[in-house]
Amino acid sequence: MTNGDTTLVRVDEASQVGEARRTARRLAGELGLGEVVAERAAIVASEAARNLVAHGGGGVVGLQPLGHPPRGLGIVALDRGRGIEDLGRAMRDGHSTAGTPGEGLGAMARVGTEFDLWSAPGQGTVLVAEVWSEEPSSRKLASGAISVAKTGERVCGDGWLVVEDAGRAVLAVVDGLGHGPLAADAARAALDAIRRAADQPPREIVGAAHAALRATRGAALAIAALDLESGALRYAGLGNVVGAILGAGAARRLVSLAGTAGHAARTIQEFSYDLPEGAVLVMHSDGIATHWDAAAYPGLLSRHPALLAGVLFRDHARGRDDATVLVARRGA
Ligand SMILES: [Mn+2]
Repeated sequence: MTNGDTTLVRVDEASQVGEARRTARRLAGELGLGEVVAERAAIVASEAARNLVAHGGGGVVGLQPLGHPPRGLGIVALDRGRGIEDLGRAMRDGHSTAGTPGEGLGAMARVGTEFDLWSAPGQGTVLVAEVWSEEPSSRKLASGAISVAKTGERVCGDGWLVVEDAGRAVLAVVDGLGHGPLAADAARAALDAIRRAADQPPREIVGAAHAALRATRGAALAIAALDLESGALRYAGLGNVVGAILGAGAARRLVSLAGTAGHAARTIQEFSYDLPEGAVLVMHSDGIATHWDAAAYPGLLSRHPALLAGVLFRDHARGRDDATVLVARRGA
């Protein structure tokens, strides 16, 4: 784990449930989240995994460090099963573990600090739970991300961050050139530089990252700075990180200029947008294909942002590169 990487555990049969549980426990330990969080994360991960086997036709559990330094673990489960038809009943009855009353989805909701789920007939199910050792003090921004290394790589060459301070949020997605350890080094250098310059306008932040990346392979990156009261959004990008605003009657792609931070930045320019109440900001690396359409997922834009991030990864990851999606919305 370097740049907020998501660890994926494939779960297609009951014998793999334990792997999801052990991985959640191990990551919580490595992140220093404490025994209580580790135990709760293990419960959530194994219930999510059990649900994949029982009702999803198999799928993946994703484990995502939250906060910087990490203070929580996000758990997503993604499947392409037939979907849960009666969510209310599923929550009450412990749908995911038939015959084990009180367990299943209801248990996940009780143990997770945050819990949400989206499902549609024929479109599978995606659920998210967050387990925090210390909840974020501010809830003026809701966000969720998934950041997965190319298959076969141990580290992800993409990275992302969310910094919230004094009514302003800075969001970034970075994509180190290529993949593997050298791409991860570039992504880490970019995130460090972005964090140090996070109180600056996006144009300055991109400039700082460009300067900091000279000794690296370079990276594509995009920075959004959002006024959490007004929704005013300033955006600057270099290279092919995609940015979009969706929902609440707003739908537009955000402008990034050609270039590679660290190597080629002829023009660094900042653009102004508006993120209305209820709209979502989506940013993703080029490991996600660009032809997705949020309208294919009715109701998803108003749910926990990690659900849209997870579904875009599930349905549109190209599979030949690291893939990162960051989704955010004003208000908790
Ligand atoms: Mn890439």
